[in-house]
Amino acid sequence: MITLYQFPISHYCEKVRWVLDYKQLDYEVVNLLVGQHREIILKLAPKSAVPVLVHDATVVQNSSDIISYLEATFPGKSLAVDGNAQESVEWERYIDDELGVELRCFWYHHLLQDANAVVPLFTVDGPEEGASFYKVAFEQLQQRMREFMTINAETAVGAELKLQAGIDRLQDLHQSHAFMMGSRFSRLDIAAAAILSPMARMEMQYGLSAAPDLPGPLQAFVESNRNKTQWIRDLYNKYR
Ligand SMILES: N[C@@H](CCC(=O)N[C@@H](CS)C(=O)NCC(=O)O)C(=O)O
Repeated sequence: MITLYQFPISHYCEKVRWVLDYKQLDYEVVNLLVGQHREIILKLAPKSAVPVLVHDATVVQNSSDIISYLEATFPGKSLAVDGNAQESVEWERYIDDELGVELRCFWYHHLLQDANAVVPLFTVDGPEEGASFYKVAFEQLQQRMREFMTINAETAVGAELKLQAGIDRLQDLHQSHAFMMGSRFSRLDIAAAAILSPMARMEMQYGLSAAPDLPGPLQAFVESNRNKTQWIRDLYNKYR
């Protein structure tokens, strides 16, 4: 039995869901509330972050480690990268640790300013007590999240610039290549498209059942990059 502990909103969780779905594995999800998750996750794994995958007696944390585990355990519908292993590891690290983190900083800086924008994202498909939990806890929680992830007006400006540079870099690559590396669809394509899925609003179709409006600055950023992120929508339409 496979269980994925997750936040529906998290782009790292979307990356793992895509792999599980692509491999046509049966799994159940446990949706956690941001803020209530720590107690549950720390009983399972060393850090408090989701995604965490539990497969029978095995617990795996960290999206790229989960994908390596799934590739080794369920080799059907392989997502192996066609090309140099070191280069592939470097791409995945860049996507997870830089692009994913910059996008989250920029997104949350704007989302956390408006409980009405973010609480629906935190509660959709989640435990019933979500709305009442955030009514009481949101203000303190958003401050803690900002501290924990160093999210403020200044870091958000830097994050937007780095995110833009990453979008430009990946768009350049996709102008001449269908895939991140080599000649076939791989885990790197899932990593890049899932981590940037908020740019294409594709996670709304797959991870979440509702698509609330984005705050103005995020909507403007998404719109101004519409053409540059077409490759993400193409990968979703073909492989998701
Ligand atoms: N490198 C990790 C990043 C996971 C991550 O940052 N998860 C965030 C959600 S987007 C999280 O759970 N944050 C809450 C926490 O760390 O307690 C991965 O790829 O799984």
